[in-house]
Amino acid sequence: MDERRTVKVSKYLSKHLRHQPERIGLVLDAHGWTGIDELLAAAAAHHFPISRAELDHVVATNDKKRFAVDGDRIRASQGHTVGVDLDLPPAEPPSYLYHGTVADRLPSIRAEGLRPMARHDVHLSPDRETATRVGARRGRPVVLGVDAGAMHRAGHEFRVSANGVWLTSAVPAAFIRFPG
Ligand code: HQG
Repeated sequence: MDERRTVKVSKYLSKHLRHQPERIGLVLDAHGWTGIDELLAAAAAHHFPISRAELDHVVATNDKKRFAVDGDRIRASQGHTVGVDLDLPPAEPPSYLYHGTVADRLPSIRAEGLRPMARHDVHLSPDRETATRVGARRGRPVVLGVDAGAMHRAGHEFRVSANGVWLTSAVPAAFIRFPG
């Protein structure tokens, strides 16, 4: 499977497992799972046939392990905009986490902290390199530090997705360390 096809299938899966299942008539359960057979049938019926071997390849090699397979079911591990409850247990975060963004967001982030925007949660990375890549999707990256240990001690809940993204509902500005 060539890299372009892999990326195309990964984007198609993200779109329908995170954002617009109804576009291809797919139904996700309360925790975001759907049957692999249903997914492949829905994709084929909407002019984007994917073979089971291709799906398995994308799940196994995806750069961010975006998809989780459990028996005959699949779901996106995080990043949803549709209403699903990932049912992840609260977890104790490392003392420090990182968030990648861009400079034009900073005035608003200084004023109101980090908010989930269209997603369910604020996404935080365990290392600076990952946060830099996340920020670079939008322009020249700016990496913010988040004092996750102090937030946790103050009662904020954290969860960690199957692919190592730390999730929390909001980060008040007091816990953010801005560069410079
Ligand atoms: C910003 C990708 C103004 C925030 C990535 C970000 C990640 C604010 C944008 C995952 C704000 C939201 C998530 C505030 C936050 N005022 N701007 N108060 N609070 N923002 O895409 O973290 O490829 O929803 O800084 O790699 O960028 O999809 O979140 O710029 O892991 O698997 O609002 O998505 O992964 O953008 O990215 P997003 P994100 P996938």
